[in-house]
Formats: sequence, structure tokens, C-alpha cells
Amino acid sequence: MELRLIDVRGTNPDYRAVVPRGAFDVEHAVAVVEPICAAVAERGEAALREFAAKFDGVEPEHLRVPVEELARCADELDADVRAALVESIRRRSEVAQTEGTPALVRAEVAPGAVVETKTVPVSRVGLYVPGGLAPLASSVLMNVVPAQVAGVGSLAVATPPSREHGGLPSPTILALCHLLGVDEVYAVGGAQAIAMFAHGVPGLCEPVDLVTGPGNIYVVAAKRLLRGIVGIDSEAGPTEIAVLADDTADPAFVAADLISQAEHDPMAGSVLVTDSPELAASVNQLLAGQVAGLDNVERIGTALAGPQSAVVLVDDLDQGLEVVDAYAAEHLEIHTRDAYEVAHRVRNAGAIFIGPWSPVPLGDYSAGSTHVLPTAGAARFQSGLTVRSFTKTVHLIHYDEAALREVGPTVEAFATAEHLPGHRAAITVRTAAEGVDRW
Ligand code: HSO
Ligand code: ZN
Repeated sequence: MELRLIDVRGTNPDYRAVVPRGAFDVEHAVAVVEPICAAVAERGEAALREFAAKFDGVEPEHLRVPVEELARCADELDADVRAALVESIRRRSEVAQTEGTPALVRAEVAPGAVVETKTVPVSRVGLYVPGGLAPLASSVLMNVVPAQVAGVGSLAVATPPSREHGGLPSPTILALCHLLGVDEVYAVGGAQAIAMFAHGVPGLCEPVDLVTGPGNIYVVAAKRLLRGIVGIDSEAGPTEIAVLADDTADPAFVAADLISQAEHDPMAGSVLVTDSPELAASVNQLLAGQVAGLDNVERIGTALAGPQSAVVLVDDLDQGLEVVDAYAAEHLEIHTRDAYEVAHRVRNAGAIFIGPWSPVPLGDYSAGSTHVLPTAGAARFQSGLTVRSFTKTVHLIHYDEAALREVGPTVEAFATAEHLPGHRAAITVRTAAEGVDRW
């Protein structure tokens, strides 16, 4: 089990063309989910039941999980797991308190000319929590906590029903919903859940304003298809980790962390960027042994052997940083000398994990940071899911008469330049002297 080698030493290529990347053909999946979304819009509950039977292999007794089930799952939680959830919620909440924008900011651009920027939470949000290869209970808290801190009034969670649990979703997911005070939970998965949130289903689920949360390619495709009808957070693809390391890195730590994200998905990407051929060799040597003891050997092997995973050998740290910025990893670990300073030189990454004691799985669960992060290079222009994802800003414009009179000629000149006399007239009707050129 070895990562393939991409050697860019002594060259200065277009790094974005060189970095390893898997194929993730969302457009193809859009065609697949289109009839599913249309069926949910047209036939509501009946369609949801059919798709559950077809895709999840089980028809849930209740599409909306009864509140007593949520409470029961919370009661039955293993004590250690409960303590882990509570502590992880506490840490994520504490960080979330620092993430928002001020509720109101005021700018007076001239006397009596005021523009306020007001931050307003989205009214109703649908949070998708994947089941799939591993039911990611942690995604519940990564979505719910920032939404609650933002002040979202109405929150619903959708997550696939599971055959193993008699048509109910994963009990840990249900328990976590209860701990977080979310009682609107649907046993609905996949593209059909996104359609349910976007269109609403009469008698079952009111439409939402924004859908957030990760999911498989069909969930991503449904978000792409329905964006506009509903807001979406991002199009999350398979997970990725990049590690920027020099010869001070501990190869056992690096190998373990590359494996940790490969465990998610055969299409997950694990990339090591280093100027140390010795480190690269040691990591490659360690991979097989470390993977051998794990449950998900096959999935990990496929991910590490895939074209989306590699070691990129660079001349030095500066070139390493160019590679890392071009790759724009969802998760970036820094294992170098002066790791903190190096981390602050990075421009593009969803989240940056600094030094040997901040591995990605810490952030997946309990660091306090978000784990819903931009993938596939989207970190060049997008942020992870935080409190800000659940708010929008509104400008409030309030000029008094003198202020409008003062700026009037400016607006009129602009409107004239754009050949929009109706725009100009909306100013002159107010500012022209009585009876003169009011129209
Ligand atoms: N690494 C995943 C999140 C996750 N890991 C959930 C474990 N559970 C994407 O950031
Ligand atoms: Zn993870």
C-alpha cells in the first residue's frame, strides 16, 4: 500500500493542474435525481415511502420520528458516548459564540446619510445528516450548534432510515438531536430529503429556507438542482486531507492521519506534500501496517491507491505552500518547523490543523471547530459551515432630505450615464424646485 508519487522538484508547473484530484461528476448525478425530486414535489409522502423502500431497503413506520423515540435513544446512550457528545457540543458552542457578525453596524457616509448593515438569521433550516457508509452523528452537532447560536428559529433534521434499526435512523443521531433540543426529525435520506426540504410535503414537513449538511453525490446533486428554490450551504464532495510536512514530522502521526480520512470513502483523497523524500518513504512504509488493524481496510486501500491520493515531493517549504494553496484542501495539517507561522502563510484551506497534537479527527468531533468544510478546491472561495452560514445581512438605508439633496446630482449623473431617465426622475421629483423640471 503506497501513495503514488508526484515529483515537482526543480519545476514550476501550473500547480492546479498537477495536484491529485478525483472525478466527482455531479452533473451526471443531477440527471439521476431529477425525477426523484420531481416525484417528491408531486406525490409527497407516497414518493418518500417508495424511495425509502428502494434506496434504504426499509419503509419507516413514521417518516417523522416520534419525539418519544428521540428521548428513548438519549436515555439509552452509553455513558461514555453521552459524555463525549456533551463535551463536543460544549466546545463547538464556545467557538460558535465567536463566529458571528455584529447584529447591527452603522455607517454615516455624509451628514444625515446613514446605511446600517443588519445581520438576520435565516428563519427555517433543514439539516441533512448522512447515513451511508458510517452514520455521522457528529454532523448533527456541526450543523445544529451554529444554527442555534445564529438564532435560527425553526430547525429540522433529515437522516436516512436504517433497516438495522427497524426503519428508524441511527440511534446516536436521534439521541444527539434530543440532547440539542431538536424535535423535528425525519427518517428520510438522500436526494428525496433535499426535495422534501425544498418543496415541503403537505401534512408532513414545511418547506425550509436553507438546506445544509454533507451528503453523498446524489444529495449534492439534489442541492445543485434545487438551489434557488432553497438556499444551500455548499456542494460537499468526498473528504480530503493534505499534510504539509518537513523532516521534523513524525511519520507515524502523518500516516495515521492520512488513513483517518481515507476511511470515509473509497473516493476520499489523502495527500502528503513534503520536501523530505525520507519522510515520504517512511510514511509509505507505515501505511500497510497501520491499515491492517482497522475495520475499513478495503475502503482505505481503494482511497489511498486512487488517483486522488499522492505524495507530492517539493524542493522546499515555499514550493510546498504553493502546492497546498493550489490544492485548497478541505483539511490541511502542518507538520513542520514553526508550524504556527507556516499555517498563517496558507491562503486556501477549509481548516488548518497546526502541529503534531492537532490531528483532523480531533476537529471531526471535539476540537470546537466546524467539520463541514469546502472540498474539491472550493476552499479557494468558500468557508466552512459556521454561524455566518445561517445568517444573512440586510442594508437599511435612511437618508434625510438634506442628505438626498446633497448627493442628488451624483445619482442623476450616474442615471444619465446609464440612459435610465426614470431613475433620475425619482431624484428630481424630490429635489427640483417646485414646478421646475419635476418630471
Ligand atoms: N472528516 C469528515 C467529518 C467526520 N469525520 C465525521 C468523522 N465523522 C469531513 O470533515
Ligand atoms: Zn472524518
